[in-house]
Amino acid sequence: MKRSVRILVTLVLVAMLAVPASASAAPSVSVRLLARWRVAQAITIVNAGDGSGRLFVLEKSGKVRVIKGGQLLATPMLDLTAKVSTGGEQGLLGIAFPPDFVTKQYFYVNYTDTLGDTVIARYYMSANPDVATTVGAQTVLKVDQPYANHNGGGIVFGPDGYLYVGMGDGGSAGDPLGNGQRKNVLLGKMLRIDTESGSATYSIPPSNPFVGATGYRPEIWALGMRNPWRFSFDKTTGALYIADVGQNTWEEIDVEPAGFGGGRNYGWNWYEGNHAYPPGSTPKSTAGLTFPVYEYNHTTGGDSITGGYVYRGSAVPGWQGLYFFADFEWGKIWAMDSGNTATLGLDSSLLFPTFGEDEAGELYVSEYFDSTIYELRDGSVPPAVSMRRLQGPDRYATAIAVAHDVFPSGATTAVVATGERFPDALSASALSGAVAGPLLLTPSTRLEQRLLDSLAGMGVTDVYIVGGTPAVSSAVEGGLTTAGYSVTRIQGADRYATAANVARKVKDIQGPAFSGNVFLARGDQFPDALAAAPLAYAGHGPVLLTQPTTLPATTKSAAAAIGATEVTVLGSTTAVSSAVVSSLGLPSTRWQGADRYNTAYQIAAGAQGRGWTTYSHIGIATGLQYPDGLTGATEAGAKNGVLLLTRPTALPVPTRVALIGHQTDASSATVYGGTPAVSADTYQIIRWHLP
Ligand SMILES: [Ca+2]
Ligand SMILES: [Ca+2]
Repeated sequence: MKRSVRILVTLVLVAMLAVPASASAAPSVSVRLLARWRVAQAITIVNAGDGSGRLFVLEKSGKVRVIKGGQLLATPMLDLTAKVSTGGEQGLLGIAFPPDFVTKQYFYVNYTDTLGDTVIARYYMSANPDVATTVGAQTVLKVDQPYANHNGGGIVFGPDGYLYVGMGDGGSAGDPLGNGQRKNVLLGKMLRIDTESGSATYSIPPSNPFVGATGYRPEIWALGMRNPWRFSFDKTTGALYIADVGQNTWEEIDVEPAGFGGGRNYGWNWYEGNHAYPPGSTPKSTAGLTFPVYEYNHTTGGDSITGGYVYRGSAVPGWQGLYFFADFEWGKIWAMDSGNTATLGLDSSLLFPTFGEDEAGELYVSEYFDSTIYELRDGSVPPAVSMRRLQGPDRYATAIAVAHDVFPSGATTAVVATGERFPDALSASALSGAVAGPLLLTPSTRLEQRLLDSLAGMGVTDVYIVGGTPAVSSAVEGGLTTAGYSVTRIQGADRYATAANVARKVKDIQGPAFSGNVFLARGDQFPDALAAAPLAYAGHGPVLLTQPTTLPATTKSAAAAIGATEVTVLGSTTAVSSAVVSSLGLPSTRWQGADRYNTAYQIAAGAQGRGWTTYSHIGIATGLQYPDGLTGATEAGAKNGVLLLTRPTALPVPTRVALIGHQTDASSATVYGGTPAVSADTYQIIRWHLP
């Protein structure tokens, strides 16, 4: 990991066009992701090899979290936040469980302390198998850090039972202190120490390559590292894979065969990858240096390598033996075969600071910015949940696309509302459901040919217009009449009265089937009510509107006239005050969240609790504009599904939580609207939240 700079995707694409096709036969690898857990800035994901099936996840800020039985435990195993510095590349960076952890009941962590220095410490488990204690903790190794960055941080037990430690060159840029090549310092090295010999700290394995060599620290396993950001051993062969982050030009992978005796010099800061450093300098002698098995540059590949694992799982047989690695800043994941040919398996906008491996050998990757842990899945296998986008070039075309999708064999009656303002269309969803007809949108003053074509194509004979003439002009109404449609306008003096009259009409149509419930939402803003539109469509109650602190008389009288027996209030007391609810005089339930996205999630949860809906279908629309969601709600409602909301270019946390929590319930999902409403990138991330 180097820095959180996002590279423009367009720049990446342009750069990739310049890459010549590889001459050798590359493995065919396609990776897709499945969001599994949310952990704040997960920086390390390991298993203990203890047969428990648990994953241990480090939050960069200092907590060890436990995933047990597929569930993230609420209580951290260890909280070192008070001991850890967290700027930039600092934090709780590594954790390792010794062989026979089951018996030993202690483990090791690597963190930068409050002074920024590297500390490797031994911590003991408590009587609770998922919780450690700070009692008796021992500092095993401490290394002064001259700069805040390049702290390495990985600690891994090798097949030999010794603890391998990845130490960065100490930091700054270009290794100004020359630590990579200094034999008497621990910075810029791979170390190997024996922590299991009974010493409170460690001892030197007698077979270490520089034991007894003049001028060398005996802990050194390999020299010439810049910042080994993740190394791992192939659990089948024992080979050691080290990803060393480059300076300004080259990222590299170094591989040591199983059983190798150590002592290599990987070249930094004389070489960056295979290239003399600094660029343009006279190359130093290559004698005694070992060069990477693979490198990529900052023009075509990425800016900061994140080492991963050799896949030894069983879920994807074709991945057997491939080494997975990523670029932190470019959102790429590659797989490298035994011939050191790497294939791009994923190209995304995500930030990947670390991989993880479970006891079964399946792989995970952490997304740093959005604090999500994803499982790697085979992208060549179709996902279980079918997902699509329903859209047109604009809101009117999107409404038409949804209408034809929901009513493939046509409909007798259609509901038409303005696409320019949304309170009328909001209440219209209940009417659309009641008449079993599509909800279409029109510009306020212009009857469009595509609307006429759509109505004709579906065989519609009757049209309800919702709203007064400011919303849908007389000209539009007249045009529909002239075209031969039987037109009925439902309107009131204002949006509240219009919604009230729509509710009366819905009750008229439903008769005894009326559920007795009415939804109540504020009428001056609409996101809260939006997510309830599928429920209104599905017949669980019309939507009445109110001012936040004053209940309009027309709303109250409509609730009484239709015989409402309960009210479901949408949004917080800021949206609909307690006084408004009281004055309606009905038993009430309030579904609310901290924002529109969370309110949508709570509406879905509440409706699920009532047995009104399931997550078998998940509709998703932008929460910033409403036409797509309103018309999309007819599809979600027709499928008894939920409607969740997103920002156009970012998937909000409550929506992520909803998707992860219900991903196994889903069989289909639809995003409503085009890329201005839900960007291609956001669509992809939603896709990765569904199996
Ligand atoms: Ca440092
Ligand atoms: Ca190197």
